[in-house]
Amino acid sequence: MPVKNDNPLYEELMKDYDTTLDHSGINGERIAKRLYELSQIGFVQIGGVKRPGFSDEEKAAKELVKKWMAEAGLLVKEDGAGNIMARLEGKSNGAAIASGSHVDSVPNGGNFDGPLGVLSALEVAASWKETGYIPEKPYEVIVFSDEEGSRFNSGLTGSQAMTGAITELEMAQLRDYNGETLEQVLAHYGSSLDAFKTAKRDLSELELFVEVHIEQGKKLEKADQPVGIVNGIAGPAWLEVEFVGEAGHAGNTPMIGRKDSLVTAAEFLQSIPEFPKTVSDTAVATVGKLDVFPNGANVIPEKVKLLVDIRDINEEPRDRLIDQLIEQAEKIAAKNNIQVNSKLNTRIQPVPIVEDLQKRLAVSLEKFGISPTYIPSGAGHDAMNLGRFIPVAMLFVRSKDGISHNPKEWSSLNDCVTGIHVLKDFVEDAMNR
Ligand code: HGY
Ligand code: MN
Ligand code: MN
Repeated sequence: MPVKNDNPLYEELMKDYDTTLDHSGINGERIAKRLYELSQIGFVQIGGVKRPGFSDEEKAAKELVKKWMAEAGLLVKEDGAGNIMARLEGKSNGAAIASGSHVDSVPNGGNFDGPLGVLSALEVAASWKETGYIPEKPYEVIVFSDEEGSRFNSGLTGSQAMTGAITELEMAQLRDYNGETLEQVLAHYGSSLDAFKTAKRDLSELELFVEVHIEQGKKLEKADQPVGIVNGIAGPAWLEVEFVGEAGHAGNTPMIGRKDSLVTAAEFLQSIPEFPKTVSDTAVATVGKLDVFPNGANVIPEKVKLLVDIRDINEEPRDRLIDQLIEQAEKIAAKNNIQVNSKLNTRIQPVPIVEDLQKRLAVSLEKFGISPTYIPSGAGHDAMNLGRFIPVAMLFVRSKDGISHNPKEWSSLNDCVTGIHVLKDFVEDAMNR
């Protein structure tokens, strides 16, 4: 039991845990302990962590997971992009069944987004070790680097490297929040750009990839179900827009004739919410990050750089929305005699989940008395990069009040463990096909 301190996560999880869920080698207390130990890495406040991709904190979290992987009898490898692949050989060779997620976080993120998927995949292997089950096919637990993209403002870096979805030009253009290049960041992390380029993997080594993730929405709460099935994953596109005006003295410069980049950006921001519904009912657009230069109280802002997170579960309307927002930014900039530059930092294809895998997940769910709830994922996940090459599936675990990317993020241990039982059943079924 961890030493009691001001982070009550372990006690909170165990408080109303139903220990009858501990069977077939799955152990809820182990999950509670591990969620707690991960929550201590990059701890910023109760429930909140900060573990940017390729940071010392992400690395420390991976090292801890590697220790647990070895304890579960997995052979642990790390590629040049910092992705971890821990493997259990099966009775036969051939393509592996894989499961996993990420351990990096958004700034001040919650304790479940990513870690739950990694610990769930790992718990399946730990349960097999305890019960002496040997899988028919190889099994891999994967931890992807920098899923959230808070390092370079372009997400899913690890799974992009593994699937070859990032070009050398894009690698060269990445700059982190300190202005460092990918090469510099990797050197600090203990890898290199050359090693990063070798992370591209022959994905025929994997038969399918299944990810457990918190829902980060309210559908399961509304359906009063602990676990649900993802039927599609929205593709995020991150549009970087920079408005360039002219710095000036806030006191001596008359209002008329100013080239105030922040006033122009504000006008653009105000207009954004009107656009998504013009392309589809599921499209969304959000500005969560905005930087002002030089950011002085008595200086008319010269430059404003902001990121628009644009998503839809269908690619065509999402791309139409991107074009409309670029046009809108240009229109507003021209009206205010301000320069504007825009570029796409990330454009990930939305990924459908194949019917057959949804059906197989439904069969596993029903074994635990859960009626399937089908949910499109507005959030992007590493599964979508792999989903362009191999079949992928996702299980969602209920989120309290749908809150995520927030220290209040919460899933009960009962729901987490139920998700693991469903994952285990789905994986064991896949092993015998
Ligand atoms: O931003 C996302 O959709 C995910 O949380 N990385
Ligand atoms: Mn996530
Ligand atoms: Mn996330």
